[in-house]
Amino acid sequence: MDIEISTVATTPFDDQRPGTSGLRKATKVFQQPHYLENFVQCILDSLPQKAGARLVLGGDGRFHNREAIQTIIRMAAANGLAELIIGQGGILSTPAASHLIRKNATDGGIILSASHNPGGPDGDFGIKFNTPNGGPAPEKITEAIYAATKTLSAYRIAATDPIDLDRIGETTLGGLTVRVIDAVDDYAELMQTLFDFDLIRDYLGDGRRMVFDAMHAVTGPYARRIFEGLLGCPEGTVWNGEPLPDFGGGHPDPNLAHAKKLVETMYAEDGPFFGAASDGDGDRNMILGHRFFVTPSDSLAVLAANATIAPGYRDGIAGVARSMPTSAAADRVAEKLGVDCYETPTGWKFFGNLLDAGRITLCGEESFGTGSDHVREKDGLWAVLFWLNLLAAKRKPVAEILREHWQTYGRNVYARHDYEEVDSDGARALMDDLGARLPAMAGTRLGGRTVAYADDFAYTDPVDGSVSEHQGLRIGFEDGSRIVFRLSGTGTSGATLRVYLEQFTDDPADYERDAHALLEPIASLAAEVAKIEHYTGRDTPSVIT
Ligand code: VG1
Ligand code: CO
Repeated sequence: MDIEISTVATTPFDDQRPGTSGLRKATKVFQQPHYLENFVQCILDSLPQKAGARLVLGGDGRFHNREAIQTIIRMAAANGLAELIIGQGGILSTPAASHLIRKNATDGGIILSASHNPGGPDGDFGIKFNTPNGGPAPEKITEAIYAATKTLSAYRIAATDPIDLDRIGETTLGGLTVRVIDAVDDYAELMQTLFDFDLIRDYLGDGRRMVFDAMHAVTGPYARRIFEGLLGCPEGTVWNGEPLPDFGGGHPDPNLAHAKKLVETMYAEDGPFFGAASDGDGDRNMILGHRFFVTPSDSLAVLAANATIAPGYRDGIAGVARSMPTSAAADRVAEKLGVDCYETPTGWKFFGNLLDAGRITLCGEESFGTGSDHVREKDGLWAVLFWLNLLAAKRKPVAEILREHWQTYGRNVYARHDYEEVDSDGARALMDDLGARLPAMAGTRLGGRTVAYADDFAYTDPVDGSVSEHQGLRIGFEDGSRIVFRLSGTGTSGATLRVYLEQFTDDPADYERDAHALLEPIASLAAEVAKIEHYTGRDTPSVIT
């Protein structure tokens, strides 16, 4: 069928610079005429070979997902692409999209998501480009896309009827084949190659109750198939399994603040033995045992220490990586295993080269992200399955596994304090003021501790030599404790100041103590040294995780 293509004149928007994870804005910003189209045109133009290119396309199901997908289909047709592989209903979790890119060897993919940010007409929307390795485009590419948005004068779009996204099958639009596929099949198949499903099924079948909160976000269909289908859990194991455009009015962020009901259930006297949750686009995870919360930093360390229990990692791990603000718990495991540990800037895109080069097998971030070389994104359900495989192999409660881990490695007590939606100028001034004072800080005493180093974190990628500067201000103390300050690169209104607190202890009495109580002294020190109240007007964080 011939299609009618038009070239639409447009003018640049000056705010299309991708942040930590793609371009994220209020939904209303994305709904402005030409806003999405401009950015998509620049993504398509960034492809080394646009004519005949093949892409994966899907999103987390939030408000505006379907409309955006129809627009991208029409633009792909007009720009000479050969194929789009789209998840049924326009749904693809971020890790599932990453897998499809790799499995089908496409030229990349476009993922529509603002991850854990709330959705709906008054919420947020987002778009992210992934490269042929399945991972988020590195800065070199996102910066080139951004540069292109500043001079764009026209985009190409076809006049075609909407594709039925709910019907599996193929449609041809001019030279473009649009293939709508089952969103879950390939992902579920991949998980079965990595984990011992028989063992987990038997273990869960022994009357053990687990719950998984999909938070009305993208993992619902994946979790139902895997837990209630393949693993035989009773119906109702998956909570909030229906993806909704507004996530049921909730904040699809799997943490102690936003997965309240799950946390309450897990802390009840007769609570389940295992609980987990995932975020808007399915790449984050929260792991809970009965009356026990596993920090994401500890989760990475425990999985690294025990990786060989899972069939997919039976031969051991090549190395691990963690983002700089993530605790050093994984470093201790790597040291013991005799493998390398890399410290990268915040954001999954920095793990891509290390994974591609085979230098690391596992990686993670303190922000509830854990993953491996099976895809090039963090993967929420993967982490949950890894934990289930571990529990089934060890036949011990989560809390006991952690205590044993700390007995071997010591405990990196950890917390993050977020000051959300503070005034951007104030937040910038705080960072400038503190940054200017850092060089003189090493060797001085602060709050009874000696500063071992104080700097503005810069990273040189060991694979391609690219340098990323200004990735967070760090103050490390001689006793192993550390405070890190960063401004969020995913927020959409004002600024969010993140304060990361860490303290090492190998005193067994501390293994029973509450992290926040242990961290109170350095939390106060952080507030004081950065003059948080002075610059933000806030005397307490809005979210503590
Ligand atoms: C946050 C997290 C970061 C994570 C990013 C994307 O970024 O801190 O670790 O990679 O979100 O996660 P920032 O810049 O706001 O601190 V997701 O689940 O949005 O893809
Ligand atoms: Co996410």
